[in-house]
Amino acid sequence: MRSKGVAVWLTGLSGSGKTTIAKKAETKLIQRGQPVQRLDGDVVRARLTKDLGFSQADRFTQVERVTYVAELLTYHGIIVLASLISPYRELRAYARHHIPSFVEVYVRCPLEECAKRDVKGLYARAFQGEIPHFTGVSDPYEEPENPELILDTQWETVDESVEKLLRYLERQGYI
Ligand code: GGZ
Repeated sequence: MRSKGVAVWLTGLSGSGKTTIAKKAETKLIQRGQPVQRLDGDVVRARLTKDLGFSQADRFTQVERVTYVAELLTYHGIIVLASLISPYRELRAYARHHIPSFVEVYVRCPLEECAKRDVKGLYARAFQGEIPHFTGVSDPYEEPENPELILDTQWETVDESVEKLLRYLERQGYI
């Protein structure tokens, strides 16, 4: 059965695994014939929201714009995998309010572990004070209080996290 459209909103620290999980979930959903579109914070910033930085106001604008795109796509029956840090509860509440089918997924990983992974070397620079407003280091990350799903990437493999996500979407009748 074709999806009726849903936004899967992956929130979590930089390096927590949001993009990796979204990419793998995308592959699996495509294999199952589902229409899917990823909206990755980093990519959106490179293409659609070049004008934005990381102040609270800019992060809000980032989420506002991605919410709008996700709203349009889900309306047309597409499964949106939005991977954005979206560090404030208010931001996620905004997205939830505007997108009729919304699933908040907390990609949970302790800061120490994300900093250890430091795939892009950003944490090292942030701890040196070279990146202002860096989430978890010099800027807040407000943990979700009631996410639909938590993926503990410190302990789960990518495959396990993706399976959990797909099973959730199945159970809820989204796929
Ligand atoms: C957080 C930053 C920052 C600062 C650059 N704070 O892990 P990444 O590298 O590849 O993805 C992160 C991305 C964050 O963009 P989002 O659009 O997801 O953020 S938000 O939802 O808060 O608007 C990170 C990189 O940009 N990056 N500077 N100061 N992440």
